[in-house]
Amino acid sequence: MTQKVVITGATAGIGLATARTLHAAGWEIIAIGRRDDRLRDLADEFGGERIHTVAMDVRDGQAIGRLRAIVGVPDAIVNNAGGARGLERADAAQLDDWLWMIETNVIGLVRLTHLFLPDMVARGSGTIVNVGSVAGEFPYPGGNVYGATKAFVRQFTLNLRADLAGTGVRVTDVEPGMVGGTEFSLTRFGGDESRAAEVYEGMTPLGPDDVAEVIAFVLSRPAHVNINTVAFMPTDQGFGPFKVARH
Ligand code: 8X3
Repeated sequence: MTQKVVITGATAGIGLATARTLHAAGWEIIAIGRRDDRLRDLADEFGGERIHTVAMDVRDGQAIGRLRAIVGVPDAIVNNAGGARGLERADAAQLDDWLWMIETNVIGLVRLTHLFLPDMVARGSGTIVNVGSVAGEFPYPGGNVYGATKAFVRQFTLNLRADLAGTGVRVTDVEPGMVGGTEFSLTRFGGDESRAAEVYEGMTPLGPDDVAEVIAFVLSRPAHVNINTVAFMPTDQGFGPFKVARH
């Protein structure tokens, strides 16, 4: 039987690449995104086959609540919608940016998971893939609330594992480093294209397909295998030294 996957943030970047990869692997895609025109493009691209689109923002709790009636019980969820806003030092950051990241990266993901989890457990199968980040494990200047939301995603994933062991429901935190070819840096810098481009200058970032392939790998493991976390980075990315304030 065709397996059904809900993908949030499916209109661009990692979400879009994941929709394409999983569709090619035979999955039915429930694509969720804010931009209806892009969702329609995606449905056209798939010839209307094994695709259902829902235009909504994951920050909209009521819209999320309606998904259960639309989707039924999915075989997998890819909680991908999210992003970073701002790279300022904490004392210069915009509160609205912080709240947007918490509402999207944390609350949206929690709501969607909470919505489908009881039915998945009752059925005794299902896989939840959360898109975290290496920023959830390693701090960096300006990462403040963004990194904290991804730390939440990691620990929430692991705590779900603790609760769900034995239910047949699997949970994974996929944690990429720098991913180019997405709107991540554009969003972080409020649409400033040149600043966004500078982030990947002179290095080779991961691409959305690199992440989509990892997600597809996680989902294609046999039912008795749960991959807990997958952290990966571009070969050109590494770890910085500790910051020392000298006076
Ligand atoms: C983003 C990863 O390394 O650009 O989630 O902060 S990094």
